[in-house]
Amino acid sequence: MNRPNVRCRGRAVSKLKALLVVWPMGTTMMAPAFAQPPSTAPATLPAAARTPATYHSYDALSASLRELVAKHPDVAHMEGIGQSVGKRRIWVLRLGLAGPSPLEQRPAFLLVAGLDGTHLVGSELALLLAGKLAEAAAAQDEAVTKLLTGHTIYVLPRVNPDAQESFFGSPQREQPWNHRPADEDRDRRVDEDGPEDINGDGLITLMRVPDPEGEYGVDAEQPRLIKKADRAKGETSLYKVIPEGIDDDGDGQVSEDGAGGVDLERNFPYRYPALEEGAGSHQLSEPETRAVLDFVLAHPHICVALTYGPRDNLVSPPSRSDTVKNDSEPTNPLEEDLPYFKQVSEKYLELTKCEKAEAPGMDGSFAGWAYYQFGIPSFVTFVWTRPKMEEKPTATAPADGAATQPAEQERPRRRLDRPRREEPESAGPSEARPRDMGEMREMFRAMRGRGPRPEAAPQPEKKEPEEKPDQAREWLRYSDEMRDKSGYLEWRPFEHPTLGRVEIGGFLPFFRTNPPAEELAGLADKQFEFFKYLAGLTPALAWTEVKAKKLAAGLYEVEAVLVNEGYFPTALAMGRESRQVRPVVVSLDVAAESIWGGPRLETIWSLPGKGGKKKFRWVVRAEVGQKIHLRVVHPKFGLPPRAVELPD
Ligand SMILES: [Ca+2]
Ligand SMILES: [Ca+2]
Ligand SMILES: [Ca+2]
Ligand SMILES: [Ca+2]
Repeated sequence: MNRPNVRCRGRAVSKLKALLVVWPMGTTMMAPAFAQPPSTAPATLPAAARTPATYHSYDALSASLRELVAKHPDVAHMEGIGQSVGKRRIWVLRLGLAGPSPLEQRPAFLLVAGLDGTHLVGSELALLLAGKLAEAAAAQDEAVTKLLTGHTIYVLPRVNPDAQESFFGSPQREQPWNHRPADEDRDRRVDEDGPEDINGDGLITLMRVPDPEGEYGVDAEQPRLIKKADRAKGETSLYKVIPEGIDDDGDGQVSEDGAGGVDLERNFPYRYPALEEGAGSHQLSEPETRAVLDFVLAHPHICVALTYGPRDNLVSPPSRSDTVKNDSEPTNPLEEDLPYFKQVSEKYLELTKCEKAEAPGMDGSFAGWAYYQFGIPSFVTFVWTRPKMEEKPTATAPADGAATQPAEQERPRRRLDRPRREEPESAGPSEARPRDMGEMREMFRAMRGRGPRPEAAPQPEKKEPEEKPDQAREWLRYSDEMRDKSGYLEWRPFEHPTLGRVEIGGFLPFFRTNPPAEELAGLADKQFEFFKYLAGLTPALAWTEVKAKKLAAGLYEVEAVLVNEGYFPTALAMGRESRQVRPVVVSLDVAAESIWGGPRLETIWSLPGKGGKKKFRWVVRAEVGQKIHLRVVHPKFGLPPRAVELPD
């Protein structure tokens, strides 16, 4: 851990603590005072204290992209592909060097980031990687020059700019959705009662309200945390937990319908979760998702996609296969495609040292659409997770004054019961699992007054819910031990105008999704290696052994071998199944009646990667000295015509 930014966040927390001293235990606030914090304390934390300098606001991101393009005009080009609900342009960056074929006709690689409003780390890495590519090309790095002369790279750094802007605003509020007004509580009024920063600390966190009918109690092992009470186990409920705020519309509920929106990662057509919260009114209902899909369909040469977002198929590749029957929507890849996911995952783990993890469902996601419906290899990674911390025989020490002893035997017992998953000790530095993201999303739902959402897609190798280590405790430990206690706001009393005595606290917005800014560069280094590797895996066709022989006067034999020098086949099984990936069409550009032997037009539905070959032989009638050409037509990796010299 580098210290500077930790100190920065530490300062932020110190200010937070200073602020909280203003409302000590037992202080009674006047009813309207929550909206106007006392003048003795700043209304909000200074943005600079909370916002690491290298996270980019939308304006800063746009400026950085423009700067990149201006500095590297021969490599980078940017344009808008559409507008967000909040009228921000959604940028795409195209990277490529002049090469044998035009940029629009080469195998293209697509990186999509920032679909999720909380996942700023993905956006930042996308920007960093684009910069690294351009710099490496300018420095004439051999591998990058080869990559950029043979491929086109598209980078969509921030598809959900409206939601991500909340990271830079005040109060800081974490939400994955876009800014589409939506009526969450179905009272026919839209966005009428959002959360408010009633304690004036510049953050929207949670309130716990004493209520024996509530769902939450205190975590017995870590009393600083709340935990859903399990009444069947005799645990007592103490609190109702709701987002920080007041009842703006006087309907008796607090913060039940805030601004936005639609979860863009649930708005794509693959296994679209219709009628579910955050899925939108229909598939592709949002300008952001529509813009992405229109862009991909307008660029049929895209043949591999990578998404940075809170899902995963790289750390834990799919291990089961499905077959597609009667237009059913599969939840797993086809058998034939499984090895590609597995091998790419192995490389990802080798380069990034991430730990094995479970994979959540892909319903409604871009990554799901790209593989299952667009038929191309599609990968998704959450990029950053909590670093692995040393196992402790006991849980984190309780807060000051809280003397509860942890239940020591609980965690070891679970781990003995754990079925065949690799133990954390065996792997790299990160420990959190994508499922954390699921829990976080449930917290967002809770912040909008909703219960847990059922997971629509079956999870591979579903485990007992009790088996995982308690993620909240692990995140708290991470905050305490590695982030200078900057990630968690201890519960403090607050006199609420309508609810009476409540407490405000919980994890800080964005803490569990994004690393400190000084970790971004190191993450970008690791991801850059994988990015170059993956972008170089596209199918790559080439002619070899092209030769012509004179059989008789005006009659020639032409032979040639078409080889796929890339890693992926020209079409995955799912590409053929979805009918989105066209066959490779091979022909000889002479009049059909001149071909006496061999195919006039040959279609190859899939040529395997890693040297997969197809040999052609024609017998043609031709004039002496006539030039004929071999043609390969394909929207993703067609070739320029290859001349065949006919011998005298
Ligand atoms: Ca409403
Ligand atoms: Ca709303
Ligand atoms: Ca607050
Ligand atoms: Ca209300």
